[in-house]
Amino acid sequence: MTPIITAFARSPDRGQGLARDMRVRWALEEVGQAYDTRLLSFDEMKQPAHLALHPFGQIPTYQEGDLALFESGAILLHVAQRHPGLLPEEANARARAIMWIFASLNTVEPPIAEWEQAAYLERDRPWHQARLPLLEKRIRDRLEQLSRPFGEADWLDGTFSAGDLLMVSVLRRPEGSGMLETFPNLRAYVARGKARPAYRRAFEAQRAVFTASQG
Ligand code: GTB
Repeated sequence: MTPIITAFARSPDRGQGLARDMRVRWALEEVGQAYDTRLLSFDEMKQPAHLALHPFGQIPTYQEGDLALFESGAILLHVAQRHPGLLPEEANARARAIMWIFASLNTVEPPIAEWEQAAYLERDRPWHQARLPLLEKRIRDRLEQLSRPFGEADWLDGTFSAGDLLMVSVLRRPEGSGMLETFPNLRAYVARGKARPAYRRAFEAQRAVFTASQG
């Protein structure tokens, strides 16, 4: 059964692959699972048909037969558990890879998402400029904490796993802001993730959606 995922019909990032369908596409490409995509407008995401799949009216969702999932982390974990290639076989290594999935989503992504939302939603507030250094410091602190033990490793825990897929997806978001660039080892880590053929295929697939929406 070919899974169906949802994505923005017109991503606000204009095809940069920053929306969270990108990580699901990447995971499916890594394990060699074909998928279909259902594109949604912002309006459609808030309609009952989509709310029945995703109570928060967001993308991505994942449908496979009678299984329907939302939350990119849960979708990734499902894909990684169902197919070989994204989680190690050895029990302790597998537990650590899952730990890195949670660390990416629960510890590293929140300050980055907060900073992004401030840029979208709070730019015209009188306190926006005063708040920015605080938001950026939270991100820099996390990057510093990640960078130090990471050292010159290729991946978080030996071989590439779903934990790396999520961490690279999260670290891509402040690319170009100067924050990631302060940590050459993390910048190289992100570049390593982006060089993977599965990443490239996923990136081109979501970019094609943006290109078609312009046409
Ligand atoms: N915790 C959920 C998950 O991991 O799946 C979060 C899902 C989520 O935030 N989805 C966003 C969404 O549907 C798209 S990815 N937003 C619409 C809404 O809430 O109404 C977040 C996102 C959006 C846009 C950019 N961008 O343009 O750069 C980057 C990231």
